[in-house]
Amino acid sequence: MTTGSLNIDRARSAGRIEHDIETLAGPDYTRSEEAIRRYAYTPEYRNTLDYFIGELEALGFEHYEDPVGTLVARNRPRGEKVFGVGSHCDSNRNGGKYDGTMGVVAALEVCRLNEELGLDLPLQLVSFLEEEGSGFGQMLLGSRIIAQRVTEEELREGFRAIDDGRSFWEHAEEAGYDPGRWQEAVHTIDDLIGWIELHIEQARVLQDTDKRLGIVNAIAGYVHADITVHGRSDHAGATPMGFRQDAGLVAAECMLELERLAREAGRGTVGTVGEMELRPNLINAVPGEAQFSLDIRGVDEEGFRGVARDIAAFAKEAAERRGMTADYVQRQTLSATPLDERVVGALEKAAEASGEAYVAMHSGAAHDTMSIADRVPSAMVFVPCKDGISHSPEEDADPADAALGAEVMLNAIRELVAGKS
Ligand code: HGY
Ligand code: MN
Ligand code: MN
Repeated sequence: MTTGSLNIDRARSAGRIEHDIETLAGPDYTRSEEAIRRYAYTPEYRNTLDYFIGELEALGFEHYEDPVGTLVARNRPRGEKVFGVGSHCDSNRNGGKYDGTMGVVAALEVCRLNEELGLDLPLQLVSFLEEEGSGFGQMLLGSRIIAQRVTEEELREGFRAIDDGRSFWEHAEEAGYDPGRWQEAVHTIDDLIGWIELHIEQARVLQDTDKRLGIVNAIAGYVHADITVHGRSDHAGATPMGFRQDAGLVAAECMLELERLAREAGRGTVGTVGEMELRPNLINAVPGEAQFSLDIRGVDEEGFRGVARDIAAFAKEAAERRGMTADYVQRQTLSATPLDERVVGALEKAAEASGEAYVAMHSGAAHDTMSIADRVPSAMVFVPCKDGISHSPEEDADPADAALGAEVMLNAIRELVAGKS
């Protein structure tokens, strides 16, 4: 242990973290029994925010929600400088107990430890709205609103609820928020002198290299888009093969081409078709339309953007070769995000002091930290998840690793607040 860094009672913190996680995996906090499923403006999501609010009020934090529902809780009056901790507590539609939620719980534990140990660090906990996009198909929506990386037109019209097709704006108003003031959300981060988000790794580097901690120094950028192929729907039995305009075949060619392009780009570039819809989606009808999503990511900006450009061109050509057309519509994009060297350094120093194995690494998954890192010195802490499984109810992680993460966060924040790092 180096002088000055604190050892916490990790077992006690792990017990509290486990209790929080298991409580939030209960029926009041998920819309599904098969997986954790909670997203903006649902009763289960409201219950989850209220759980955190109850715990933070017990610590004497004041709290509010920004004009669209991001939760903010502070132990200093607004206007005073504070250090930010948090993540998101909404889930993927096929979510696990730990993605996002473990980060907000670890941030809550940092707030508890700060109180118990009488450190009096100035802290602000943030739980960002709609990180997963499970409500409106838009990832990192709450933090992009804070970063003003959306337009009012998108909020009023473009962003539609997956469940009922109504606008984000309408749902926000119905939930009692004031989307007309969405631009004021930028003030959520005004007072932050730094930001740390803890998250499960969602891959298996830490597990396979026997590390308990990852100190994240960069986050992959991404392009989210949709391609729609327009062919002709015909009778599957009566239409000879040479007479068809089968949109499904173009979609199939694009999936294989995306894999080839991503592998060719290298440097960790990845490409995924996760959503696919064939219309009219009937066993005995040639698909006249095929719509599929693109998730293309990488830390090499030119690499992943080149793949997005090339797959859009390929889809057009592949469709034209078969007498069809294809449209490419981008949903959203964020650039690869380098994180703050000083915050990374303080985390590495604290990880060193913890005596536990750690590694500096990139994040392939997107995180809300990307939305604020250009304005707030930020970094992330990863903890292992079993076999890298995530966006699945099989997701599993160890509260003891999150307790270690909370200790490392606390020590790094002490150094950074004291200006020592
Ligand atoms: O998909 C992501 O990167 C994040 O987990 N929503
Ligand atoms: Mn997440
Ligand atoms: Mn996720």
